[in-house]
Order: sequence, then C-alpha cells, then structure tokens
Amino acid sequence: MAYYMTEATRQNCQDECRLSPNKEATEEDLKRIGVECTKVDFDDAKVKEDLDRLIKQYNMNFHDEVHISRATMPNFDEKLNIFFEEHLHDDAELRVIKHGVGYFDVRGKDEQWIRIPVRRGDFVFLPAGIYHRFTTDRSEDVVALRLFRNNPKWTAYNRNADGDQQSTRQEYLNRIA
Ligand code: KMT
Ligand code: NI
Repeated sequence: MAYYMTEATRQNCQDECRLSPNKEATEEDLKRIGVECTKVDFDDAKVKEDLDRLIKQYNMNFHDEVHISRATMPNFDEKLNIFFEEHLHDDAELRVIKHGVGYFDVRGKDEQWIRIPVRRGDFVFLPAGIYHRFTTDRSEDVVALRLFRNNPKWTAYNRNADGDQQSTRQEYLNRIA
C-alpha cells in the first residue's frame, strides 16, 4: 500500500521513510497522477499468460530482466544514485518485481512524494512525463522485468537539469490537470 513519505536522502532512502502517523496514499491519489499498480502471481502456472496479457493491455511487445544488486551490477552505488535522482522519461516506465523489495517514489498531485513499496509480483505503471525515482531496500537485491516497445525512450531527464523543459512534461501536466 502506497503512502506519503518523509523527506528522504540517498543516505536513508532505503528505509521505509514513513510519516508518523502513517499517511496512506489511496488508489485515487495514484490514479489522479496516472499511476497504475496491479499484481502478477509468479507462483501460478499461468504466470506466462498473465504477463502476456499485461504486455498486450499496455500495448507493449517486449520485456527484459534487470538484476539490481552489488554482485550483478557494476558501479552499483553510482547506478542507485542515478535511479534515486528525481527524473522523467519520454516513455512510460512499466516494471514487474520478481524478487526483492524496492520503492518507487512518485510526485503526487500537490508535489508531495508518494512512496510505492514493491515486492515479488507487484506491477507498476508510471506514465511518461511523471517525476519519479527508485531505490532498493537495504537488502539491495531486486530482480525486475521491464516491459517496453521497440526502441524505448528511457533517457532520464533530471528535474534539477532539463526535466521541466521536455515537451513530455507539459503533455503529462496537461493530461492530469
Ligand atoms: C529506472 O528507470 O529508474 C529503473 O529502471 C529503476 C529500476 S527498475 C526496478
Ligand atoms: Ni525512471
């Protein structure tokens, strides 16, 4: 279940960063900013069909797998710095978590960060142009499927650089207005 989070830094971002008292983000809060979450049951024999259905539903045609861990990712700390820097893309970001625990943070309607905890079976759709960031939890071991179309536009435009200048950003803001 998603929740509004505390100010997080690269130092404490792998903790839950919950407000106290906890402030839940509702499905409506997420829908308002174009974020969709659902589940895939990897332990069901039909998982392949489930994934194919999701891929079709979102008009994607490929998926690959990334393993985010110190053992498998060269320059792990540098990669996490990049993942956790607030950014947007020209294409949507679709991920299914296959192993481990991580956090997708997305900017809510009033700019507050909403934290979406993800674990095995969680599917997340982040629309093009939304500001977001990602981190693993302290276990630093996440396997994720990335759904995409041919030639995905995954260049990250950072908010503190040229993110606001991208037409994708304006289009996104118009869509959610
Ligand atoms: C991204 O674009 O920030 C990512 O792919 C994050 C890792 S996927 C769990
Ligand atoms: Ni991203």
